[in-house]
Amino acid sequence: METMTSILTSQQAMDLENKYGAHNYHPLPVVLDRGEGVFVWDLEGNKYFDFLSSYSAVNQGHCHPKIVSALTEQAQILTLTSRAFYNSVLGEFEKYATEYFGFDKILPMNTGAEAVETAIKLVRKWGYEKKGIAENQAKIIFCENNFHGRTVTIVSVSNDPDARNNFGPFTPGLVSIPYNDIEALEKELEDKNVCAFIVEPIQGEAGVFVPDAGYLPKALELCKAKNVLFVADEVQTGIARTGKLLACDHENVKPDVLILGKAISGGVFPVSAVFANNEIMEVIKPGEHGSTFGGNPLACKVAMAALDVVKDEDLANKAEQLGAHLRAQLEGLDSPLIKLVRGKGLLNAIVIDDAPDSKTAWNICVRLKENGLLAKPTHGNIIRFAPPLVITQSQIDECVTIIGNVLAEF
Ligand code: IF1
Repeated sequence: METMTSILTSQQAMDLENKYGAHNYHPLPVVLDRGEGVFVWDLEGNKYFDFLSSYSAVNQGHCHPKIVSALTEQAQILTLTSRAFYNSVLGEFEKYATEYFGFDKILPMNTGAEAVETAIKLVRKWGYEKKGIAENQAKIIFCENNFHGRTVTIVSVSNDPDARNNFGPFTPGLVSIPYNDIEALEKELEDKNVCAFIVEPIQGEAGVFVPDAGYLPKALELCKAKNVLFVADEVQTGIARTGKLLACDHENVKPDVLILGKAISGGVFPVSAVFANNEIMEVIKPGEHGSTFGGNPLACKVAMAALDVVKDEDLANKAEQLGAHLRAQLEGLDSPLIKLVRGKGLLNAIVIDDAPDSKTAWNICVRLKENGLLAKPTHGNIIRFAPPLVITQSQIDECVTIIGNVLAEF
């Protein structure tokens, strides 16, 4: 596939972003111009393994032909109608997706944060109209070190100063408890005004924290006993990333409300969704929630193709097997710099043995880039390794060699 003759050098591209774009990111100094499968290329034609997968949005690999052709085909037929009218694709997608994930209903949105906001509105309304919580008294429990998006409401319950500073005043009725702490949840659930517990089955941004076995099933049990909705935010852990279709599947936890985004579209188009059964979803009435692009025909076609690929290419089992291999290989490096290797499926991270505020992780990622592998530190000294699920075992071995060589330099 020939790329356009580029009129830009990487430096020119970075200068343009710096001059004309808001500085709401601090990217690694690399300018990506093309992607295919597990690889991306920069403007100078340098090739990289993508070990971030756009934060688990391109689980199916960059520019998967089946997903791209679903996009290009529908784009020439009908892209957007708004929900003022029905369209010929949405109902088909709603049937396909609800059967695929095992729920009665889906509420389609666009970004993960919008889906989380949708879930917050849904569980609050359910709390008032089904659980009988007094008006404006509904409370939702979250976990410390969470990441659910960047809206004012969602950051109201973040404990990351960068996410919160000077964005107040904050949304009330949201509390957080320590992650992976059943006693803390049990205590908070004593409050009759709690309508829901919203949790990431694995905390991605916090540094790929996998909770103890039994935590999620116990949390679900405690919520059920207190008539509190258990909401799984699988925007990052869903769509086969952790070795099962959903991270909740590892322990057969069936959430009352499921939040998906990112790889539900294979990173080809913004698609997110909230799933729930009828007795919950029915509290939302016409005109009470929505969005211009939510459920548009283009998004629906792309999402169905992206979900087909997950099944056709058995990506969950691949992630399970290759993730175990990757962790074993990383541990096998015996690098004094690697304090810990952790993860599930192909959502993994290494903890660098250095102070959390050290630049070591960043410097390692810069050297990885110079050696053909793209990864980015998450908080402090943790480096996330999350390649597209279409990677092969020999490619993983090649990447571990790159990682080992770079770590040996530090
Ligand atoms: C960025 C982090 C990951 C998410 C979970 C909801 C959302 C996300 C569990 C919101 C989004 C993205 C946001 C993206 C980087 C990435 C991220 F580093 F920000 F925290 F993955 F860990 N729930 N995560 O992980 O979905 O609105 O972004 O579609 O902000 O740069 P979104």
